[in-house]
Amino acid sequence: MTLSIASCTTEYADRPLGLDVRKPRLGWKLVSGERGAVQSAYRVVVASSREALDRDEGDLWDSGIVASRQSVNVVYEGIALASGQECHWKVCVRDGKGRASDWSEPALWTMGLLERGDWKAKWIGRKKEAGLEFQPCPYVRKAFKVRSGLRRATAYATALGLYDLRVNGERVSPPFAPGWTDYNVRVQTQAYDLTGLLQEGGNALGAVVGDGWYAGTVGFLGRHVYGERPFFLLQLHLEYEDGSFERVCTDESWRTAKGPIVYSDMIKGEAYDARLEWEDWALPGFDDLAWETPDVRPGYNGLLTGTPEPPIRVTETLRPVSVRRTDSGTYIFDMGQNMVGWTRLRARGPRGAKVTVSHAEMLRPDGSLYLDNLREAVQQEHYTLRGEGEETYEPSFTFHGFRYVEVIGYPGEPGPDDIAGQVVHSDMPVSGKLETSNPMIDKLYANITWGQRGNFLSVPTDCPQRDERLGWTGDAQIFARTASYNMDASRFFNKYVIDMIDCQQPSGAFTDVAPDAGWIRHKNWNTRLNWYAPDNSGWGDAGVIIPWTLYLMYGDVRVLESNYGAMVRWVEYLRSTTDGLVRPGYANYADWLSIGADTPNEVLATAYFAYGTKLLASIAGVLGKREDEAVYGELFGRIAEAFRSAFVGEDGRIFGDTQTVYVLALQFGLLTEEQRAAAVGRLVADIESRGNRLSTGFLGVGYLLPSLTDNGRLDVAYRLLLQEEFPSWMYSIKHGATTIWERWDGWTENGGFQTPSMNSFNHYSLGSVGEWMYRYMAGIEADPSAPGFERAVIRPRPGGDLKRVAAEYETPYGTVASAWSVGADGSFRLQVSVPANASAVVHVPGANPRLSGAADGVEAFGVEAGAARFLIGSGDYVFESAVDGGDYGAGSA
Ligand code: RAM
Repeated sequence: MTLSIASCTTEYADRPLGLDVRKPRLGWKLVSGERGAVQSAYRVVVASSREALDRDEGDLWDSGIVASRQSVNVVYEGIALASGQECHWKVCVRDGKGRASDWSEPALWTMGLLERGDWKAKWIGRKKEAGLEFQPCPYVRKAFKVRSGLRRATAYATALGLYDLRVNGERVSPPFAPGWTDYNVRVQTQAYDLTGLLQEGGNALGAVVGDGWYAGTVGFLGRHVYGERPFFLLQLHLEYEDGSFERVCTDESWRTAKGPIVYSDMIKGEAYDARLEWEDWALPGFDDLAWETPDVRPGYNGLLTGTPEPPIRVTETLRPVSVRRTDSGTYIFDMGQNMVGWTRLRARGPRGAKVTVSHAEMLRPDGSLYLDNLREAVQQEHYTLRGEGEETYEPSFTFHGFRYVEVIGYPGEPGPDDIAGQVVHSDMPVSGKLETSNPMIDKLYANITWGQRGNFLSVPTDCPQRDERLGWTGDAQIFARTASYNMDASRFFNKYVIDMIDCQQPSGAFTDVAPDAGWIRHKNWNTRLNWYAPDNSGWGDAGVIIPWTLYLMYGDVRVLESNYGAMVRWVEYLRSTTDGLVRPGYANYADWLSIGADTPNEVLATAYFAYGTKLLASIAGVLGKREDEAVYGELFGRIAEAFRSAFVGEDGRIFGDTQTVYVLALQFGLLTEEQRAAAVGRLVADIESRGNRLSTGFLGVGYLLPSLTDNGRLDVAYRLLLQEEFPSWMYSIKHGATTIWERWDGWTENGGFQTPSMNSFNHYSLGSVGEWMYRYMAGIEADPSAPGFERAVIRPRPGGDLKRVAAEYETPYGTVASAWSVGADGSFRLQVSVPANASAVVHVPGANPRLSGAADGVEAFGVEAGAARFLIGSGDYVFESAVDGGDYGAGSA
């Protein structure tokens, strides 16, 4: 036996509950002690019970022995699955020599409620209290009995709003469930296995319900965007050993009351009066006689779906690094990191004492909190003490972006243990690791990942602090690849693509933000600025670019299939609004927040039109739609031609003459060979004329270093990366940044803070350089013809002042690693690891490239474009060469 099975996933998740995907995709990771290990066959068994599975009885599906190398995205082909179905599964495989592995550990998924008619529960809420601007959060509860012989208990829950579900007092739901979707179209439902939490006899279910995105403030779009007040829906299924079945459903028999949460709003913070707490309200013995009958909502027209996205969780708790008492007697804590989430407060004091916790990302020169960039957001909690000894408090339905916490009105003197920063985001497993010999680069990488942690909260948002926090599509597309290297974003982006489709316009236009929150119709935005929001170049294109990224990184063909029609509509929309294939404008944000360079809208719009069309042709190819592939391939050719005749001069200058026009034309393949050379020359000349500095905004920045590297100017790419003068990535780091800023000039020595009306210090877009670090610097690249890293490309680009780079990436097959170092004598050493059932093409730079040690696992060796190329199977390898002369990076295209 050479292969063993390390882990199993269903729809990219470990033991997901409540799926509504009728044919889920299964995957497993293999490990082997031998090089070149492959799977030659698999057998999957899916059973309706654990007992059947243990007997190898696939009553739902037994694939039989399938001769196949496929171990990722294997589609379930068993009998049709019913609502609530338990699916226990396992897999065993054979290696290349036919030797069988052991069975995997048992894995599991369950189905959610698949039909509308399965939902018997009613939406419950609490009537509005007159005269209050913000409503207190409703508490709802229900006591019920469980008979003996309970076999399985599953709760299905959701809210138009947010909910915090308790079972016999214990919290079971993650923060901010059910997540943000366009509630006019759909709401996600969650499933919980409560079997172990219920007891024979009396039990209780309880929930606190929050306004959330549904009824609370959404960005600067105001309150009540989807509805006026929140409602909760729950259905508990009790299955007994004797085959009997009972349901507990939200309805008029539940009880409701207001409690200690005086208000809680995503953007406006929370007030909590601990004197109003109901003790043991979520336990069975609680007397709820004084509580009210809930208000029942007539129904909901949207879809009730499963939850493709990963849960939001507290993933880390930070302790303050310092505290300072201010002249006014308040305390300002420094968490040492610009983070997103909330503060956990501990206090002891008299009943009725009020403590306010206020949050900010930066300090003013006088040391006070810099609140100006919050716009209408209020990043504050007001806590009123119960006065019965030590109390701890965390808010329920709000979050903030902050590094500094000011504690006002604290009884006594707060110590470092009285404040904790709860880091909250969509909990995507960390998949990337990157370390170099340069601490500044390591810091940049850390800041990029903090930017992702700070802004991936159900939706990829643009900022966590001010009154915005919207799912900007342009930001998401430029960062999608970086995000997927850092963390397993498969589920997160699969869900976001649904958000984009939900607000695709009848015309085919994809919008600037998703989910839609009335954005397109928002008067302050569109009337005032006279911008009609859909279809901005580089924004709407996310509808094609993100599915393509999911295909590259995870081998996800299904997302291409299910979004194909929408992508065609987008490209056809672009075509129909285009004059002779040159797009006249449609790029209102231009190269957003570029610095000292204005890229003309029509150049951007035409370049992105070409790129989207080119990707669509590739996608059609993947899906075997040969005719479309030819049609869109040909259309791409014509757009590129139109681009050249409209914008490229005889001397090779591109209209606008900014770094971004050259970068996009090069990366999107819009130029002739001759023009390419001229474009690289102009690009480098512009960078050099600025003292080796960049001028790119959101759209140009992601492709800047890749285009230089692909065109033989790795040296310039490293110069830009390592530049410390303004504007540059390192400039912010030199000045203490712990996250990526929205603007290159968010703060400068000469100008201080940029305009407070738009100045986020936690914004991932300019961090899209993370993609270059993985793909080029460390050289871990995906191959579109063997996506999901079935066959990786390892092509490191040593350069700059770097002596060492070590990166790992957790692919669907397992860990791919690339670590290189350069010795003082110019010797180059590259260590590569490839997971079982995958392979890699390794490009070794430098002179005299060779494999160190035994050659087993090496399937082929060749020389291509001057670089040595090894095709290797799984395992660990070391390659060596000599890179003296310092030109090892040049000509690496
Ligand atoms: C601001 C933010 C956001 C960007 C839009 C165009 O609201 O910077 O990230 O996408 O502008």
